[in-house]
Amino acid sequence: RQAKKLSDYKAPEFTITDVELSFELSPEATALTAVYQVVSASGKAGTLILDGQELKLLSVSLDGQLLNADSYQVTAEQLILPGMPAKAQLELKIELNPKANTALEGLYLSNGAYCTQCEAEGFRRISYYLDRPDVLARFTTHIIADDNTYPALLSNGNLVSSTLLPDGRRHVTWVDPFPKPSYLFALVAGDFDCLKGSYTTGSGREVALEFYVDKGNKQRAHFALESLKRAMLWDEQSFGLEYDLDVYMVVAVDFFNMGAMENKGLNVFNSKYVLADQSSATDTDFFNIESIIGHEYFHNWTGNRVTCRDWFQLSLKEGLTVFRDQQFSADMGSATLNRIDAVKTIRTAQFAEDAGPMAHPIRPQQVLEMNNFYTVTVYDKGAEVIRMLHTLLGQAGFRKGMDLYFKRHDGQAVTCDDFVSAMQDANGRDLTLFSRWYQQSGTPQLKVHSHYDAKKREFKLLMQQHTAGTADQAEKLPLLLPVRLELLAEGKSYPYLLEMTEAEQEFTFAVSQKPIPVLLADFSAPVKLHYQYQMDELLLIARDAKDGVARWDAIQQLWQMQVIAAIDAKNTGAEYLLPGELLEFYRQLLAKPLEDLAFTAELLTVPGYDMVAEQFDEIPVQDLVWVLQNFQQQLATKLVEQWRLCYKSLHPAAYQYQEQHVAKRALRSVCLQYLAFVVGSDELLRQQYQHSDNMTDQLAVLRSCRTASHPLFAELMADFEQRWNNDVLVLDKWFSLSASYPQSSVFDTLEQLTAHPQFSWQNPNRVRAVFGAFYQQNPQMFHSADGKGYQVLADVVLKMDSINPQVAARLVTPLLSWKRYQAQSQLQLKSVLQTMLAKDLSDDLYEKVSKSLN
Ligand code: HT7
Ligand code: ZN
Repeated sequence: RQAKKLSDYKAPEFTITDVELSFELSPEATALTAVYQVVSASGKAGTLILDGQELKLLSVSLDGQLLNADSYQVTAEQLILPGMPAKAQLELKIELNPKANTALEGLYLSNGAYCTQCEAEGFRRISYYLDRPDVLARFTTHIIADDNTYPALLSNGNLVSSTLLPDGRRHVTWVDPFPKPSYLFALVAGDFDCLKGSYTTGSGREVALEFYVDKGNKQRAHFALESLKRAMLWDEQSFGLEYDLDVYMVVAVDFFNMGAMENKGLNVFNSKYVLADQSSATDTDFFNIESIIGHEYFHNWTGNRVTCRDWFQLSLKEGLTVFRDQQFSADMGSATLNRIDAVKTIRTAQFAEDAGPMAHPIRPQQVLEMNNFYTVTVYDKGAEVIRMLHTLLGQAGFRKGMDLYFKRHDGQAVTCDDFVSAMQDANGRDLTLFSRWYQQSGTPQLKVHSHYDAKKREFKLLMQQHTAGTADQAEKLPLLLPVRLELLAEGKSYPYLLEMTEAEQEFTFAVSQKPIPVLLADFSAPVKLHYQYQMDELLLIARDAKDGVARWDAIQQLWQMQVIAAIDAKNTGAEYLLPGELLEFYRQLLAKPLEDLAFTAELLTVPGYDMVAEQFDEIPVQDLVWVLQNFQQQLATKLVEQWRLCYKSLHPAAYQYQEQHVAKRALRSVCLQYLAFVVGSDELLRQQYQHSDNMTDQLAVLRSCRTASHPLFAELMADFEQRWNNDVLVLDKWFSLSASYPQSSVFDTLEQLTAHPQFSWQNPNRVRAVFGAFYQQNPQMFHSADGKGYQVLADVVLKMDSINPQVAARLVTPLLSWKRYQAQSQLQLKSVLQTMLAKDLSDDLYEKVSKSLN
């Protein structure tokens, strides 16, 4: 199998300027006629090689002449046309079978509706094409389908005609005036409910907004529609960017490989990121909807108007668009809490990716299957890299860079270097060293030592950065690290922004007394910080630092220290009691919560398994699970009255998705979680489950019962299943809760879940709800000593590989990092991976499994 390399990039020899597609839809035999205007870049005739996969090619015509089958060649992945003139019209006739398409790439059916997914290389499953992002063409799309069964016939751009044919079919034509790569093509046909709205842009253009959802779900689309309006306004106000077509459509489908897709003018969304109301969706669901609606909308400029030259540049659009959606969410709610969430993602999933066999820079250098590189590194570390530019250049400098980027590159397919150059040129600043972030994988370790010279009244920080070799890259160089710092002294906070450019650097500060350094405030660079804090210093930072992220981080570090101490005690058979200072901090916080209740809730939460696991090279899974459970138990019993009082003080109001309400529910849920660990809380749990008017509070009860293995769990879960049996989106929550129950009975449960009438192996949402939750939220059983958890997941991965390789390759991730676990787990995991590798795997799965065994 041949991986592609960034260094092999060559501009295309031919391009396609105009595309006309005509689809006559039929579930098992859709007829497609594709007409391309093909132009050679050099002005010379040559061989045209088009990409194609699993296509039934019926005919090929060149400038109106039908070609003989011996004048072209068809291979498993290409259509090769020798002697292609410098300028010609190529016509292909193709037959497609959407019903048989379970990979959900190309043209497929979702609950009877036609739907497409073309990013990254899915268009080649619709037609032979130059399926690469640097070929930009104007698309015209004709769709012909039965008018009764498929009243909505949608594609990119503007609708220019709609005609009812004598045979009862309708013929519609869409024209997209913006040249685009094939990955942004979309077609949808179905019978939906449509929620309509409109938006007037800053320059006064009227845009129709249309949300297409499954019948009966229109009421659940209002929040997404309002989110879209907020995103449109935000992009105008923050970046001066307006929408450019007459209509913006969003279609919600249940069968979908990822979250959503930014096809030009016609976004396709996983229904779980569109549909929400208070009784079926949680506060987190509402939050995600707003953020993903924003993300896809922001792609219209960062991705669509300016796109990627090749797929190695994916972070050009994804890192930047995640950064933009994070800024949007921060402006819509709490900047601190949003930042904390982003930091958690980096510290858990991204650092783990760096430490595993799939480590890669935000601009990968080598790829076998592109779908494997839609990663937390490309997306979230990519966003951190953009954020560092924002930090270094400041808000105004960053905006200048963005303006220049659009001025230079609107309508083009460009590289990450082009983006950095725009930032550099707009600000007159050399960013050569900064560019290393695009080339280098791995997590930099930042070691800091301090010294205070009382005589000279000088405080010195000695900083050392080092990045260890990763699976993909042995040698590393120093990076440009923006290090935000606060010095806490004399009851004040003095802010600094340091720029570290060398492997080792010393910084000196004039201060009249020994300060406490708050290092890496706002998590100003995606690194692991090592500094010997004392417990009292961390508690002081948690109380006095200006930066909320640093305050939260101080508590995280305190917990990390407790984890190490408790595991040491456990290994010597001693009992470990949480220190009085920490309990006192919690007692005071509970007695007098901060004004920001959501932030208070974050501070009161013991870090999750993933967070604490990251500090170990070899993760002691069962010890960690035990210790974290023990900490919650200790906090619950020692502060039981405080949890009760705090819980009672937070009277529930009628549900609103509004910042203060969300915060109050978050704090209430934290109290409830602890209370579930103590006897005598049944009534309170039952009460909240039965009388709350919203899904957030109901789910909080179920989660609390699950985490504390509370006897009420089974009874309430049975009720929940019965209540929501006909609503698959809500039932997914039940699937996940069932699969994350931390007892050995879960293995029987998993079997029962896959036999559930609402479960389907063809639907990624169901599969992820069960098995994603199993490995992400049930470390105790996933890593059970007999290796059963690994075997279960491996079987599922293999089964899925023949149905949907993209989903299979995502599910395999937790099996790959076998080197991070203890000896017995290593053996079990390795054997499971070796067995897998001996099978006939998709490229998606092969790339990951083979790398893990290297
Ligand atoms: N740009 C999209 C990435 C994507 C995708 C989406 C849905 C299904 C399959 C997909 N492959 C790649 C989503 C985004 O980042 O906005
Ligand atoms: Zn994106």
